[in-house]
Amino acid sequence: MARMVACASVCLRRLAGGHRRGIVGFSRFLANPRVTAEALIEGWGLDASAACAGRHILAIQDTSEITFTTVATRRRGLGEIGKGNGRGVLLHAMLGLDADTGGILGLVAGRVWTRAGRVSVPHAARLLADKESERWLTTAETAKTVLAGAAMITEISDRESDIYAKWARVPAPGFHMLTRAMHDRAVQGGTLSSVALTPAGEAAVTLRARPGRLARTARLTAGYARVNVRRPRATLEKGMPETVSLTLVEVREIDAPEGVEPILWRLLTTHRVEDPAMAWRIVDWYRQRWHIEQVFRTLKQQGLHLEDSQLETAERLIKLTALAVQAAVLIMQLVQARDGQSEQDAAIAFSPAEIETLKALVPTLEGKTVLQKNHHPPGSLAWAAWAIAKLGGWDGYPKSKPPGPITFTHGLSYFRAIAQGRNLQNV
Ligand SMILES: [Mn+2]
Repeated sequence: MARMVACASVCLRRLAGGHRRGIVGFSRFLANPRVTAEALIEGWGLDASAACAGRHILAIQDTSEITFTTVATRRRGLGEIGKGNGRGVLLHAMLGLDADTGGILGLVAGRVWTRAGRVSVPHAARLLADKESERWLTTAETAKTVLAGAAMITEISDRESDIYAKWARVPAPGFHMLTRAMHDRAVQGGTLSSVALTPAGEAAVTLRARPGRLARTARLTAGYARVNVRRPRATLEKGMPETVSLTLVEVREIDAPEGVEPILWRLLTTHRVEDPAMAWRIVDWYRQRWHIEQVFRTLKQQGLHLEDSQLETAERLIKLTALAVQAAVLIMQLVQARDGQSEQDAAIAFSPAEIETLKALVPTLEGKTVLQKNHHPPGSLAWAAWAIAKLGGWDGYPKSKPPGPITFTHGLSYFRAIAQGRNLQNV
């Protein structure tokens, strides 16, 4: 995993630096039946588990589809994804964030799988335990164990996880949920859209760019209310209460630019909202979901290029994915370390020889002025991140746009070449 970070790649040949022994070693590791995907995923939570003590943790979960190229004569054991127009694996991951600082603590839990075939029983005729949507509840339950040391946990997920059984079964003392409503749910006295809200005022919020949306500053207005959400009539699940009591925080965009769909979010949460400040805090926490999307982007086209992997079997691709997602999170921690907030050591991502290379490199990357020096403690992750960002093309001025994962990915592959060249010279 450390090699994946330092090489910014999942290609075994590149991880091994072109050495046959290394390639064989990595291949055998992934082929070893004792190296199971389950065990690799169990390891995901170790960092977050150790770092969560006494903190309020935002536990953000989401699913991503990883597409691998196949042809009719060679499916690599991969099942269908999406609407059946591709093949690959599904990755469900939960990321732990410090609610107060926004610092990434690491992955918490999740799963990686490929579909065995098409399910013929209609969705509505199956119990939750027989549906893939069960993953939202299971992952949240695992978080309770992994993050047992946390002062408080807020589980955050998008509208796909607005499942009544989840609201009924998962919340617990110190374990909260925050999810966007899937549709205009029935509540006592009407539906979500008809609820009378307590106004929480307006705010200007910067929306980040994402596929299909340019970055923009939006004027948002919010309101909140306590609601009793009704149990769906058609549910097959047994023993669920008739209603669950939640807080609704509704956010609307005013004066949206022409041709842009104005924002309308109906957020449901187990948190109590007693004043406008808390309503906006809920909105802010929900917006942190961006981090899990960023993990997926770092894993795919904009970073590690996982989808280009040439491994032949589904089983190995699943294990590779389980490792690569951890590497993607580490790259994001490196990006965050650039701000100097993290206290992590460079050794979590770089070998001793690479740290020596970094030591030799830093003076050559520093400018003449104080502003252009690396002020972080040598050997810290922040210190390494400064150098990697510079190699990736960041100009180093505090006022400039901070380097993102793409700059870091470029910097890492450039660094890898330098470190290898330096090694050769030492030989
Ligand atoms: Mn999603």
